[in-house]
Amino acid sequence: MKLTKQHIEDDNKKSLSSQNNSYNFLANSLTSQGYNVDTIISKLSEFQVAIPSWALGAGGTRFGRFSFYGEPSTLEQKIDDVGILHSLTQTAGAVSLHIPWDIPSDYRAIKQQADSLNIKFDSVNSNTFQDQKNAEESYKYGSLSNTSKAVRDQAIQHNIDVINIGNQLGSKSLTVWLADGSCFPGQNNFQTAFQNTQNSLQEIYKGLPDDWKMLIEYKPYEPNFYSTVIQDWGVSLMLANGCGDKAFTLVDLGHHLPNSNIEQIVAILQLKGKLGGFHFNDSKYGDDDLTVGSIKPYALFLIFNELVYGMENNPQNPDLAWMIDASHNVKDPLEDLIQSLEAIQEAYAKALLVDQDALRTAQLENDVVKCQEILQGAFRTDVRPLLAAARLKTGGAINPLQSYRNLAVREALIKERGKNTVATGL
Ligand SMILES: [Mn+2]
Repeated sequence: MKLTKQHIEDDNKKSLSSQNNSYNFLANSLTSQGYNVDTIISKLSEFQVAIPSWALGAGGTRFGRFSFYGEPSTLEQKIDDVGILHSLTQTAGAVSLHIPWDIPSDYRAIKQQADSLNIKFDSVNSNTFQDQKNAEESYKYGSLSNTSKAVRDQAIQHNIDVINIGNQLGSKSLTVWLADGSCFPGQNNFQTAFQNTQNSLQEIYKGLPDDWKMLIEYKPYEPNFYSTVIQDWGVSLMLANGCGDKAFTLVDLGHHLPNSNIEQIVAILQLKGKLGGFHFNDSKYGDDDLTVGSIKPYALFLIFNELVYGMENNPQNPDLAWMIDASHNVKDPLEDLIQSLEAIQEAYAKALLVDQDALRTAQLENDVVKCQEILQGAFRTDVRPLLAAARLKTGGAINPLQSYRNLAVREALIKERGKNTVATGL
């Protein structure tokens, strides 16, 4: 299943005049307020988010998994699905692989396939939170932090293998997320677990090519429920600093305790030049892996406001690895990802509308009301015609979700792959 530009262009005809009307109204209004609309659209076009291979199938919960018809079961099919997303949205121009599930059998062929769909290989993800078949050592009691040197060595070697796989595909970063921790008080010596993790990460870091980054992700709890070795951004930052200049903290929106001020975390990490990546999702209670922007769109906007500020004011911070990290239990995974991509672009566009100079002045004058008005004025603007204009510029869909349905993409995938396929690497 490959969507051609012609398919999308034909479908766009149905809503082109309505889009033009909405766009002209918004563009005129923004231009009269002093915004450069072309600059905003260019920035939206440039903003690309990686799709992780595990988000293309139904995720399931610990209570069960209901597979979705026509799921991709091979790496080639996963890349095809990202190609479909990118054709429609023009904003999913990267895939993030999960090893060991996504090891290519033919690197050249996979690279060619991705090239033909205009998809890059973003950060590669290692996995030391499950035991693989025929593995000599078990990660039941941790991986990089394990009390056993043999287990730590196996986990270190796995991460180095992942770097080598990613290197052959053009990836430039390794993302490490550890499930290591303890379920009961007394189970772990906190200091030993931290020190083992630091030493293990330093070993992996030695295997990092010069132009690569190591992204260290944190999470407060789950699958361990008493303590997690890398539980917050402070520990992640300490570990990154302990490795060197190529190691950074990665913030996953869902990996915080309720009501954490995530926008403040990203702001300070950017100031210190240590924010390496960001994972998008949404949640009500914990690490719920819900569609981006489905629960707390204003929080997402506030985070983007800081990210935009950082991108403009913190040259000491590198370009970020952006990725959606979500799971799908009840929705068509591709429809869910289209909704997430739209929510990300929407929050980004609104953040680009924040008048930073006016905000700074209001802050200096301690005009609290004005500060709030500036942020909420940007948030309340309906920017969707700008997003559609950015997509149209490069051949995407005016309304990606509607086109996905009009073009019967899922039906075509089921016909091609069969009903009861199961995606791997979840
Ligand atoms: Mn994540």
